[in-house]
Amino acid sequence: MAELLQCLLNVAEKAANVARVCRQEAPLFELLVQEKTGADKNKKFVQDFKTLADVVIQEMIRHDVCAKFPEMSGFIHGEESNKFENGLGESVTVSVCARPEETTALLAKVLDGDQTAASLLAEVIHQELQVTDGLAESLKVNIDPCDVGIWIDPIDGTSQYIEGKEEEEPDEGFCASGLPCALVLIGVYLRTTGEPVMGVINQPFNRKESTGKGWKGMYVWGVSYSGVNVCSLTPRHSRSHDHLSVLLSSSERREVKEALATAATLTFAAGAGYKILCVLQGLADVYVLSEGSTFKWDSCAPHAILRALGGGVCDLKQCVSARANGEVQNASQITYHQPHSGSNGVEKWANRGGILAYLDPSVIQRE
Ligand code: 2IP
Ligand code: CA
Ligand code: CA
Repeated sequence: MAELLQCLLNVAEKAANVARVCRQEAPLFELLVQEKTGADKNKKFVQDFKTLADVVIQEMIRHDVCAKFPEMSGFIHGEESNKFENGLGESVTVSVCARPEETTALLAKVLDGDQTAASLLAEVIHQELQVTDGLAESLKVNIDPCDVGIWIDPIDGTSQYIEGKEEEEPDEGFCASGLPCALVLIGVYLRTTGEPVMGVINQPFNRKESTGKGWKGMYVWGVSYSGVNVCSLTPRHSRSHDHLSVLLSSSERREVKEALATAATLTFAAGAGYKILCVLQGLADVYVLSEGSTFKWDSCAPHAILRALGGGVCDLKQCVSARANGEVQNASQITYHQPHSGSNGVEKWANRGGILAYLDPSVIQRE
């Protein structure tokens, strides 16, 4: 199974390269930032381009994983659809072709004939890349690829990515908004039980290069399967203060903010994945979300990593009712294999009862 992890680390790094290249290469960057000017067709085109970064990343991940693990084909899901309509109203299905020139030609169709932008993207998509990670290489777990599925969020925190505020993370803290909140999320779950068993988070914009021009990224991975719990991060449990620190979305409901403020210190950050990343780094005790506004692809990867460190991600509603009934609160872990019946479209995969993400289980018993 170290091979699947290695494959995900490699493709997540390529995904981060796609995300960075779109901001660093002038012909792509211009497409990303030109907005609200020009004709309607142009606006639509620019909109297309933004979605294209996500679609391209998702299809590249699907392509690379299926090439190594054909058994997983049909079980790699993501936020985006690969059907695309360009500014001319033509429908194009985005996929990664056998050769870079073919991928360039296909992308150029979506990009209204912009060959330069298309070939810059194709170059990154087809790059051979190997992440060197000693701990991942030494990992010994045997998961059959036939037993698992994958959830991809190609870019979580898209609005932060597009806006592109060049915030840097403080040494012992996190950003409320800005490029560091944009993450690539790849989570692996068991097809039978829906448990998240492996997760990779790549943060393409972790810190500025010393030259001040580009960005360097970082990644975190975790595996929690059959008694094996390994994570690339060293756990930083036991925050010594009595006061609970709760991370929230700035758009969280007022009633929830007010209720929590009586017992906890509230902090805010953008990005569902980023908030869970902060929890797993020990930068906040819990992430609470009272609404069903996140989806399986937002939580699968960080949930697997939290599990590897002894934490979890619960359905908030179920957790609250378990508490009211005096039952174990962390029993209601979110699962990833079954759609909600009676819902349509993406809602089938919503984390409907909200989210409670924690690193230290005793913290939620106390809450
Ligand atoms: C979004 C993104 C948002 C988040 C929302 C996610 O995913 O992470 O930032 O809202 O829940 O679905 P908030 O930042 O308020 O927590 P995407 O960027 O992939 O649409
Ligand atoms: Ca998302
Ligand atoms: Ca996304």
